[in-house]
Amino acid sequence: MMLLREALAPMVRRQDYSAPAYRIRAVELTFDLDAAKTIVGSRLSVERDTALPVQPLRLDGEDLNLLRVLVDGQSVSFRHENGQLVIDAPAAEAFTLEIRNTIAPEKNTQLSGLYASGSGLFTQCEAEGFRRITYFLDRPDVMTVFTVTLRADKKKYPVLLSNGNLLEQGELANGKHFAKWHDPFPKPAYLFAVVAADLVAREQRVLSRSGKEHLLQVYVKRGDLDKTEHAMNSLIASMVWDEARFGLALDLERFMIVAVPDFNMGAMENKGLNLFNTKFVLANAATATDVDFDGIESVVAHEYFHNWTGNRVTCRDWFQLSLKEGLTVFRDQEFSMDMAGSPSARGVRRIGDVRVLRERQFPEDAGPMAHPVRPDAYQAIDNFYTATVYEKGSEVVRMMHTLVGREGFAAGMKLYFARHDGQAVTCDDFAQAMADANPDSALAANLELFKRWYAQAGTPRLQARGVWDAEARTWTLTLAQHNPPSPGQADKLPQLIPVALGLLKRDGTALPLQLAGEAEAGGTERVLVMTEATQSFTFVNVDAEVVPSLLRGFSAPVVLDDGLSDADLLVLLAHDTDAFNRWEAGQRLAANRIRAALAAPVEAPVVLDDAFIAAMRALLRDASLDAAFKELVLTLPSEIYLADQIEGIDPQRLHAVRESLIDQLAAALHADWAWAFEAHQVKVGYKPDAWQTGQRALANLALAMLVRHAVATGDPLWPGKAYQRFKDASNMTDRLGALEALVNAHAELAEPALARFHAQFKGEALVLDKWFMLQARAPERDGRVFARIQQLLQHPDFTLGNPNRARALLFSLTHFNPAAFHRLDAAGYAFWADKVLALDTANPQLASRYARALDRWRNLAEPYRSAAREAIARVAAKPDLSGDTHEIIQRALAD
Ligand code: B3K
Ligand code: ZN
Repeated sequence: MMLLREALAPMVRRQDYSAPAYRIRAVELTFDLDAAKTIVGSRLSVERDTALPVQPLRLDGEDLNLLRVLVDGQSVSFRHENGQLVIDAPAAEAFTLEIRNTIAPEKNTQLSGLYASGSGLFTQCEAEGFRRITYFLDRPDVMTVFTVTLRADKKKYPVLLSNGNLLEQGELANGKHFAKWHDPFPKPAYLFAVVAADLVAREQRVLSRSGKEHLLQVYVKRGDLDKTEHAMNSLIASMVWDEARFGLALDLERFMIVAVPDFNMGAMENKGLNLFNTKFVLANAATATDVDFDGIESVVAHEYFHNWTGNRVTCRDWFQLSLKEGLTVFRDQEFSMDMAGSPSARGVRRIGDVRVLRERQFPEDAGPMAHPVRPDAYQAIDNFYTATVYEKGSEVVRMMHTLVGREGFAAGMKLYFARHDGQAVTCDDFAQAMADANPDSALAANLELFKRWYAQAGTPRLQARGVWDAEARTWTLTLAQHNPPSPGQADKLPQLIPVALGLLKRDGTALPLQLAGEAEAGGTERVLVMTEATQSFTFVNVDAEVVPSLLRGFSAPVVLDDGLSDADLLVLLAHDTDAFNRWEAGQRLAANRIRAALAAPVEAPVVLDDAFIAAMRALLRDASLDAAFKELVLTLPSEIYLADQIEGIDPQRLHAVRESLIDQLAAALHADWAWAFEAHQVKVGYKPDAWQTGQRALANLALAMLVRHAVATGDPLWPGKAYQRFKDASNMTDRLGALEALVNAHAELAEPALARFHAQFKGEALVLDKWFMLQARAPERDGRVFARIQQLLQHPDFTLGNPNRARALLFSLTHFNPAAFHRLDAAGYAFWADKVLALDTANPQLASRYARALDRWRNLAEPYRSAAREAIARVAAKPDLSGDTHEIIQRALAD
């Protein structure tokens, strides 16, 4: 059985890369579109690479019904081999290959290739979906000029879109019509897209700096136009930003965004025709929260930025995925920071990005799916669209930015495009361009060393200890790094770690920094470049003990052990000028208390100390700080992050301890929360900007704390206020915040509120997702949340077929609610196994993502660990598992 599966999904290895033996210079595609049966005609201009030995032409194809193959108009013999169509080498060096096949979009539940969603037809081709449309050289280093003719019923599919420019359109017989599109830019097949649907568009004409006019369109289903303004504004802002910061202008006359209700991920950067999950397009104040608005801004920007980093310069092979993804995440993070404006708002964004990295990527790096930013091998490439490739990849680019500076980085980007525009390249090419544009930088001096970030998996541990020598007036910092083993990588070499730091005196003032050997002090912040396993740095003219603020702005994706005491952390929490480290000090103080409670006997009461409470109160009341920052500091580290940091975790115990600390913060700061709630009401019209978002976030946190405490004391005031606010709210952020406060704490009022919310928004799919999600993510108490999820599975609005809905209920439990999921009776694991199997038959990509909820099963305490293993083994025993899910499950069980 094993052998059979391995044969179905053989391992693809980076070192086996070879250049394509054939190129496809141009393709003319015709689609006779129909949900049941679409006929695809393809006319390929093929050239053989005469520098390579003559070999058969092997075309990728999957789930296709082949009708005809002609070479230069003549029929030829062909065969099927390993899922490919093989044609023995035609004599000519250049020839025309004609293929005709049919596909069945309405049966395509994988949502890869051409599929039906709502009443429309849409494509998703990255990474290997084009081969599910027609036979092709479906690899990113084959770049082709596409001309596409679409024919379809005009009533059903009035809008017909593909990449590039519209050449012509018109009527056909039998109520049909056609549209012909041409994309002048050669592109890999993964960037191809088609849309046939009944849609309407918000349109805007804009000028780029050079004076060129562009047409921007956001297509949505009828009735959704009032939810497209933010997406359009985000698109325009992205265009302006990319020209201003990197000199990169839009290269197309027309740029289209289309919202699709059933979508496996967030969005897709097809050339000139971005397809989006509706979740990342549709928003107005009544239906979307501040978090949704924010997500739209960054996803619109991300896909738009791909037009240069991904489309103009693409990946040579899929191992290089981070070339476009890490870089484009970095670009969208920088964009969002620049949009946020003030230094404090930038800090808030950085904290948010690091939270995502540490909650998703760190566990990945510590588990069975650990892989380098540039992986070495895969079975299913879709499994490698990971937090490591995206988020850690972005951190790698950010470290380059730190090493060469803002201007140097812009110069590196310029050189990268000068060298590689129109090419399919590797991560090495990018790093080389950065280094070559900055020959005097630490990056250029240590390029090979730096590139270990691409090659070594795992999160390095950085130990830091400072010693003050009163007599010599020096302070010496000794750094030591160690990267623990990960699957397939036992011994690791030292990595280049940029350590941004400042030194604080105990009164909180910053010390001017002067390293031994320097003539004078220069500034109060530095970046030390660590290149060895251990290394020391000596600062001179240090007259007192200092508190180091290390790894400012989270200057490297490592786990820091700086040995600071609680007293030191309190200094940083009160005074650090680096927003990230100030927040981090608070998180560590909280984590220290949680760790101590976990180490104490179960029956010992968990008591939060006055020093911590006083520090939190001072921060909450500090008039000089932004509300958004306060909300982050006053939120305890998540169970997911903590579980990753602690060996042999008991999720129930962790949950109980953390909840008890929140109860105490709610009680001890009661008057402060009441003040915070009243003082952070937004009294002007709704705008999802940084300031308003912060006000609402803090007010919602305060309300949650007040309701929680009221339930403990039996006071009806705040629950009543929350219900009122839920009913009267003028925007979704406030409404959902109040609903969440009730659902999380107040069993009685939660029911009428949930019923009312459902009735009010039953026609809004994205809002219903929130309704499911809120219930599935509520803090578990006595198994009530788990029981509720079981009930919701039977709800008429629930379906496994829509990825957003499946994520709202299933992923909320298994990926985001550890205490509801990890049950002593193992019912959560049984639930997980059932759903992995149910999802896998219809949508393997979604199933394999879902399956990853148990990646870290080895880090669980007993009896969770054995029970989880049993559930994984049950899934593994299923004989016809998809290649995607099979890879995840095998890795989870591998020793
Ligand atoms: N490039 C796409 C992701 C495609 C995922 C394929 N399984 C979206 C993005 O990163 O922008
Ligand atoms: Zn991307």
